[in-house]
Amino acid sequence: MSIIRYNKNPILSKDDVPFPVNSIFNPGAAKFKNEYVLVCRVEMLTGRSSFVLAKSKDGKNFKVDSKTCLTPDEHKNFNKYVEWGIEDSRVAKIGSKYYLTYTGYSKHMPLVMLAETEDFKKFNLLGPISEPSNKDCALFPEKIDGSFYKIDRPSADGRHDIWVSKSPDLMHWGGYEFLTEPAAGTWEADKIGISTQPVKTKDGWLVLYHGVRGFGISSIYKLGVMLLDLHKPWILIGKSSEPILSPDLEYERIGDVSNVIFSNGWIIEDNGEVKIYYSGADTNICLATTSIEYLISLCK
Ligand code: BMA
Repeated sequence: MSIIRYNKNPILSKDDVPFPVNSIFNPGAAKFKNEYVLVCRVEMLTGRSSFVLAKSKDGKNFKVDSKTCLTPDEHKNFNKYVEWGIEDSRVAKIGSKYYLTYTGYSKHMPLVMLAETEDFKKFNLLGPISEPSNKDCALFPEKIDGSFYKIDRPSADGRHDIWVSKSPDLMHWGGYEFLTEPAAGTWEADKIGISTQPVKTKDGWLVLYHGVRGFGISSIYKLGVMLLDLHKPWILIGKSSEPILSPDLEYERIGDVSNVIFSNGWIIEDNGEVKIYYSGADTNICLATTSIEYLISLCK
């Protein structure tokens, strides 16, 4: 098994959105009541992003809702942290609730926002769970030894490393631990960030991440995979030495931001099949499939 791109990619592009948008991309993904739900980022014509849901029975054919599900304006007290847009949600199911971690973008620069929902209709906005600059945050789907955990990517003085922290209540965070850093001289030389919500396997927490290498005026975004210790998730067991998905086809190479493969959502089926939702060139939504066993084998 390897990674197989769906032959009808892209599965969504701006023509599938029933209202005017510049682009639809970077969806978080969840299964809710036997449906696949994508929390898609729509960049409006203003250049600021909101979220809209797309739903599917089979994980391949999606219908985009007729209106947004969450906008910066709906953030009321938190509006000042999201007034330039909300971006790139990761969805974690913890107990019976779904939690969205997403980027709030404003003059203060990116930070991590948290919202919870039980039905994907009403979103309870819980506010920032980091200071800027920080993004690419995913929550672990269950407590580990009594604490909630998150992975995120603070940026300080030009560093773009991935960190893990813990919380008693998802709002107050501490116990910060460094997880991993860009690998000099490779496809992930300049920046890394977690892509998808971690998934528990018998070998460890499996998670996709993106790696970036800059070449003059352009940066190339590729996907990798890593495996983290089940009890101490700041311990990296191993990661793919090569990218698992790189921009290659036209819909990944050409768009608003060229040469980008970016993912922030996946679905793991009961039989171990993995559906990776990703975007090409910050312009569309695509699907690739693989298996849990294959991804784990790349980390060993
Ligand atoms: C990252 C984020 C993503 C985007 C990617 C590639 O920094 O802003 O939303 O997909 O860059 O442009």
